[in-house]
Amino acid sequence: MPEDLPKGGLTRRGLLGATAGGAALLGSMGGARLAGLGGVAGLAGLSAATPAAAQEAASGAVAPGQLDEYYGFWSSGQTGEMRILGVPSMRELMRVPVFNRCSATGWGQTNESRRIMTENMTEKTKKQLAANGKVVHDNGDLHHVHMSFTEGRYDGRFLFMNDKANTRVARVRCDVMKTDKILEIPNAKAIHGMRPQKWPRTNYVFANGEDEAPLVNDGSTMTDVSTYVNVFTAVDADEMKVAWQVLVSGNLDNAEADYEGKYAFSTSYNSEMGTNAGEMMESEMDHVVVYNLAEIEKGIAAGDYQEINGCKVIDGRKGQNKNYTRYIPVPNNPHGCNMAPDKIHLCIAGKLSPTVSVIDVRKLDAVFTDDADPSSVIVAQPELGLGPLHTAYDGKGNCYTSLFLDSQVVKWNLDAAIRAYNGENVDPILEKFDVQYQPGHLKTSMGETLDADGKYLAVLCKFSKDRYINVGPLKPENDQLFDISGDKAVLLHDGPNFAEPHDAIAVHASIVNPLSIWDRQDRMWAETRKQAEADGVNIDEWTDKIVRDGNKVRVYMSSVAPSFSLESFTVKEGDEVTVIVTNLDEVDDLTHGFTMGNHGVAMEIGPQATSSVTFVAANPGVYWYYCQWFCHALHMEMRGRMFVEAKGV
Ligand code: CUK
Ligand code: CUA
Ligand code: CA
Repeated sequence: MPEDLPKGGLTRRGLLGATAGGAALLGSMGGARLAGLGGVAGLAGLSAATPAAAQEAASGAVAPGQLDEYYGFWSSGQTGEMRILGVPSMRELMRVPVFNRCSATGWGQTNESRRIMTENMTEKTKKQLAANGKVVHDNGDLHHVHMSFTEGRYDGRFLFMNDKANTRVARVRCDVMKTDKILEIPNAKAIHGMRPQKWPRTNYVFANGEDEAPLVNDGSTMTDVSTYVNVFTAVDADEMKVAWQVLVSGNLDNAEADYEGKYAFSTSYNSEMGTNAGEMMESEMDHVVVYNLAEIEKGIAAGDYQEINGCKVIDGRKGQNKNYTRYIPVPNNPHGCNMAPDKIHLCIAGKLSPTVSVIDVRKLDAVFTDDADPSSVIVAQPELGLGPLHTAYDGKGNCYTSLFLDSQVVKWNLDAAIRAYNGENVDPILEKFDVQYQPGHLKTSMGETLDADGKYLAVLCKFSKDRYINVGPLKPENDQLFDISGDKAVLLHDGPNFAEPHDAIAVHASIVNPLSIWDRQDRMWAETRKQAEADGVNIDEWTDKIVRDGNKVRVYMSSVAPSFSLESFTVKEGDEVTVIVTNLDEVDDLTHGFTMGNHGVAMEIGPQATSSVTFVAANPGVYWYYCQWFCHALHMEMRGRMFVEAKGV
């Protein structure tokens, strides 16, 4: 065993690349019983040396083995997970289960993940789930992924995301890329637009409730739409609890935060409070809601709120004559809401209007304090094309707006648009280019931060139609990547994506520094550790123990490639069995798994991680468990037996 090996510093590549040395090394890893297996040498060919040469940005080509310049964090819509892509290669690197179940990792099945999924659930939801014989929801609709900020810049701590389907906000830890909090938001319905506060740091995550419903939704009033409200929520981003809520007029679609920590914003396409599409399009104008954070905090401190379902709810509806909110009229059914990195301009995409309305946020103070006309904050309204949905920025004064109906992206100059609005004869449109097809969100590298660098533009298209060989009636979406560093956008990549990423961010790789090996003391399994201590088990050592507690049986075991510490264990028919596995391997990329055959039980156990899963052993007999993550030349042999004794034996 080389003495100079740093703790946790051994790479899988190094291990697999070693031959005789690798075998010797294995023997010393955590006391593996099956040490020194020659099989390692057989895998040596997999480890071609790979230089991590810096990639020529403009080419967009990232050669095999070379690393991307940006992490792309992609939403997945109704799949309910978050995805990590490399940009500019657009290679899909990882899927992080959030609101969904995951067969590979056991997310939604392990005790650790179920604790996270259920700990901040409302009583109503618990009742709903119980009525359906479930503990957690099976689905999510994850539209928006955003990173935490410090002073207007990504800080690499957390990613936040919404679930429109079940009214939730989740947080993913960037150190391990696992979900660590899921909060169901009471009172609101269908969390859609969601943004972290940018300045001074992400103290809040702002979350829009899209659907209208009675505030006390207990069936006492249902068809009387005058009782319907919409709720805006500020989530305490550190605690992942509701900080406060605001009742608003009209519904809420997309959200944004400013660069001064003064205001948050929501677009509303249903100021009409209609209940069908026709009614929702009736008015010429809808609005943007502006939230005055300091005034709301003051109102909460002064007790000007009602407490509903444990949340402090302030009334920010029109006609309250309070300084909590203002309503800026914009043309009908606006959608995207994007703050420019100049810290000044907020672009509201028109959707049904071919325009983008540009708000100068410096003018908002006067609207709150001097009752200035809310419309006075609009400083440009360029006509750009049909179906504008979202706007992205290059950090050089230019904007890219997706045109859903035109299947195009329009590049336009912000300053020129303002001058045109003031009567100058200047065309703000610089370029229009086709995308395939029907773009929704589009994102520039670092474009939602003060570090907007104008290098890449990802366009998330809702349809792929004829772009790929036919895979049946359900087609993939189509993501396209453009190099926007020059005068004209250059298409670098066109690739399918499964249902249905709405949004993405591209974060420079230098900001994100995940671990390769878990910290044994990680909070993910703190509860499991407590139970182990109570059971007299040290889960940090190569150990196994079976603890019976009535008809509950806890089976502790460790794994070191290629074996589990327990070759077999015995339980009784009808026992509730919890298997707790600790992976003692300290080698990066050496993930083990635990699958119990014919029991619907499988989980991932990363290097130095502990994970547990509970099931009922309903049928007597012999059942093999095995490691389902390829870990070693003798991975197939990494298995053992569960004996389930018939009742009364
Ligand atoms: S929304 Cu999907 S294209 Cu949910 Cu951000 Cu605009
Ligand atoms: Cu352990 Cu495969
Ligand atoms: Ca409308």
